[in-house]
Amino acid sequence: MHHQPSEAAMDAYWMPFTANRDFKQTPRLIGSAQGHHYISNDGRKIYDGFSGLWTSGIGHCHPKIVEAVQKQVGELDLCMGFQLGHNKAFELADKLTNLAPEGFDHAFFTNSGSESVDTALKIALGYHRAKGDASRTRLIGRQRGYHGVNFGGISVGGIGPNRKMFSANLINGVDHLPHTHNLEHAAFSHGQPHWGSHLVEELETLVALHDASTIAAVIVEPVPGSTGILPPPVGYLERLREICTKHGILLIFDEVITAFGRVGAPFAAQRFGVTPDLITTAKGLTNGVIPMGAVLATDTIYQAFMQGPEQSIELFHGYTYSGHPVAAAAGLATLEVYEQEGSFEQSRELETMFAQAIHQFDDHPLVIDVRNFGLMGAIELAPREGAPGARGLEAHKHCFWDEDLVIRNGMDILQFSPFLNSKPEDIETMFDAVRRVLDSLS
Ligand code: PXG
Ligand code: PLP
Repeated sequence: MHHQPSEAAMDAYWMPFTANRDFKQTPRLIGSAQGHHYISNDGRKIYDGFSGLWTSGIGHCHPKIVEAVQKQVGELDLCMGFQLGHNKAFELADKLTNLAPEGFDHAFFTNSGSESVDTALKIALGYHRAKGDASRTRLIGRQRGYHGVNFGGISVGGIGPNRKMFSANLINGVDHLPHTHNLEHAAFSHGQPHWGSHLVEELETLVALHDASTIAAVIVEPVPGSTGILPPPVGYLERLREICTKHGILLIFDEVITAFGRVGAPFAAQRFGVTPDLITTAKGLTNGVIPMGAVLATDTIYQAFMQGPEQSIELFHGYTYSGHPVAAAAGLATLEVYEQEGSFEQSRELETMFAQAIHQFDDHPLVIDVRNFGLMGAIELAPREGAPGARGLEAHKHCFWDEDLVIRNGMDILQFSPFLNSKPEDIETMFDAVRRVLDSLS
């Protein structure tokens, strides 16, 4: 049992993406975690239906990762990362690029998904410039896209509430493709919807409007996650690749959620058989144990920068903690466990069972859509008249207090991110709990 923080402490912490005042009245606090469970401060064992925050696919406090971190922190805590290096960052880059699709030979380390996104956007702009294509400066994102919270990321991102407070200061020259969510034509799709691939043609319209020679890159999540899991329509990503290639536009896959087994392969690019030019990652890179992200680049992109005098810095970009020794040790241990335990294969095997389990809600009276791909799933509730988001938050709270279960809600969309190594019976038990909660909601 852990005591509750003092009132002053409660007040001092400005919580991220949280309704601070509401939370602090009845705080939901976690004291420890092990495997598939959290232990709350009031001593309850709580099943984690969200794998951390899409982060911890092989469970909390995995002994091999814990051991690697403990060892590293006593051996080399930090090494200046600019003009100095340490082995593990190189080794991790090597392991990571071996896991990545063919042609991705280089990794740039960051500390989060948001930093990976802004790094990738800068690499895309720098690439064109290095090739003498300095007029390619426009960026294209997609409505409902989530690319983190830094200025580049919210500029290409397509989530209104994340943008409106900063609207006057977003970066210039950004357009958005339409999102592919459609309740009329594609509700209750199993996996990829068959409707919607035509929406990608909007990219041709933007090219006609601005001319390809002004466009640097398109960034999309292969399966948009934060916005409530929107699997790509059949054929959409293939066509997106085709249009980008035709016009010399770089394609960036933001795989902060979809990489490392979430969709039954190391990367969604491999699962869909569509190869972008840059890939952003974070979260599962260290199983969430230490903050770390990475941008993966093809050799073509990397080589474009490797010009000029050899003693000059090729990319004026980097974070104090890029390639941090403890994070790199966590990353190496994580990739090793993925391989030893066959985590990506485990995930692929679970997905049929998960799809069946989540689609039991298709005929629930409060439910207007159920979506799934890999081990990503969403149940969209009808918003309560005059109170959008209320039902979703109530469901989250009831799960936590009454069912000892953590799920995530984005407004009225309940989201599920089961562990890659879940036991099928735990997924069933989780959805039994969700059903009791939904049945109790008005
Ligand atoms: N890109 C994508 C596709 C993401 O999902 C980020 C970038 C930013 O990563 P960082 O590490 O800066 O948070 C993310 C993060 C949710 C949820 O409820 C998802 C994320 C973050 C917080 C909540 O689905 N994804
Ligand atoms: N602000 C100041 C004053 C700094 O000196 C630094 C880094 O040296 C930063 C911001 C950036 O911090 P980081 O490299 O951790 O992103």
